[in-house]
Amino acid sequence: MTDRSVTIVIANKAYSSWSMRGWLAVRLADIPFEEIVIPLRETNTRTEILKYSPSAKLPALIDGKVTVWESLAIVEYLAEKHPHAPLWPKDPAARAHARSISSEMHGGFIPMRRGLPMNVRRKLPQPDLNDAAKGDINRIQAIWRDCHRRFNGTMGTGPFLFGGFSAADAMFAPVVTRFDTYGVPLEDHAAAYVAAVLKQPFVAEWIAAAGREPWIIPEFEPEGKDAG
Ligand SMILES: N[C@@H](CCC(=O)N[C@@H](CS)C(=O)NCC(=O)O)C(=O)O
Repeated sequence: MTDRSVTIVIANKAYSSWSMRGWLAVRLADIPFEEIVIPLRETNTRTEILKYSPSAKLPALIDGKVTVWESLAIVEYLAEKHPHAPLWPKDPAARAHARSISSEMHGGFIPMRRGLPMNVRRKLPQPDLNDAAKGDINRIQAIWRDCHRRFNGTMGTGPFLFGGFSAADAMFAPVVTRFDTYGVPLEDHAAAYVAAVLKQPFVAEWIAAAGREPWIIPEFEPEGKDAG
């Protein structure tokens, strides 16, 4: 373990779900870190991101000569380097499950993601969703229900997927904020989980910082009345 700071390069906290996942992983690793925010949709955005991330996408983690991009790769890098950090469950079965649901999140739920764009600063009416997006919402609630039933307490006590807040919760945190933004009707267990994640201190810190950002990207600000 080194105490040299790593740098997490992220996009707007208001809009960038992948950045939120990577940033939460660094907070969970409990290491000194610096943060660089590159706002999306500006004339120099791509050039600025390419200074840090070869994919031209964020987040990227810079640790000395090592660059890691892709949110899930950042989680794995941090978990390897800081094995005592509460990123993955220690129990192999619970860890395999946590990785499976995190990969499912990383690679999927595109209809839900398209239908409910992330905007942690707003409360908005729920747009009409297609069947695929509704199916995603049902599948996500099934994942959460199954996890709470089978793995509750495998990472200590708490209301999160494995008890204590973990990388799996970080991967789903931007889904939680979307469900909150659009007031998506949820099963009781899922509504309780959403409330717990929104109160989690790292998540609350991210949302509060998003509120202080100066940038507004009209493309990510759906028309329609603010629901308050
Ligand atoms: N699969 C990537 C997705 C990264 C991604 O799509 N990031 C978006 C922001 S949320 C981005 O950097 N977009 C660049 C742009 O729009 O110019 C990950 O897991 O990190």
